Amino acid sequence: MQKGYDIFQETKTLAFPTWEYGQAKGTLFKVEVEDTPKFGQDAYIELDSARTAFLSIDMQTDFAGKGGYVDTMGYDLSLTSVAIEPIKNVLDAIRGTDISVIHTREGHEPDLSDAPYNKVLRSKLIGEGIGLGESLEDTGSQLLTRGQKNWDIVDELYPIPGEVVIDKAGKGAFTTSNLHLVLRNLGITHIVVAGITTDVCVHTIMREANDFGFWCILLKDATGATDYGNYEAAVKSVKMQGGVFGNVTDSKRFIKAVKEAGLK
Ligand code: C5J
Repeated sequence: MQKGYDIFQETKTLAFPTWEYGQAKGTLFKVEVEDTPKFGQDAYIELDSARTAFLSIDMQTDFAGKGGYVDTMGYDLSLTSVAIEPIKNVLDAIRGTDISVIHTREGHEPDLSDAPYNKVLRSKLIGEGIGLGESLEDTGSQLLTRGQKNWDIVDELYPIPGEVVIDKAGKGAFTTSNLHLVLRNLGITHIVVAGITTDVCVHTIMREANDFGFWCILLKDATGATDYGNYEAAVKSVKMQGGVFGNVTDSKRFIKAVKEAGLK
């Protein structure tokens, strides 16, 4: 621990701790992160490309497109769909490198056997009678239901062969999917996080991952919430206490670091 502390004092870098995790398996590269360890102070985090995963959370029509769950609840879709373009840019930069790409989808079985009663009832109330598993009149599609078009990932970000897709039945992923197992099997230590919504699934998964010792780096322009104030608060709260849930940067700084490292 002292070594990591001393390196940070000298270089302002949260160095990849080879003395704890072993030698790098890929290329070590540094990404600039903001407000670390205090607000107003910039620093760097060092990642091992082969032990880094890019996690794109719930970029589904249900959360970012017309006729989906968020649309049915009456929220402004531009607040969540804003994440599509930055995520596309990141995917373009990392596909073909040794950084792993993982997508998640939130959704339930058509018979709702994996959906808790409280979640279903609340969704019906906010949806004015149309809740999880129920069909919209115009599209006939069931909300947040596996197999439906609106439940799937938006076309712009659709996974390509070799990328992992995790189906989860909750806001988090560590207890309602096999994400933890997949991260462990891939040997991941650092997770670059993007997706929607910042204050709900993104935060829940970051908090879970952080508790299990994964270093999380949130791309703040590659995420969005159904309420802008919640988005701002969610990004800020990651940075409290020296990075209580991880670190924050943006897609441009991450892409710059990937390109400078010459990963492909
Ligand atoms: C929500 C999510 N907001 N993916 N889900 O219900 O954040």
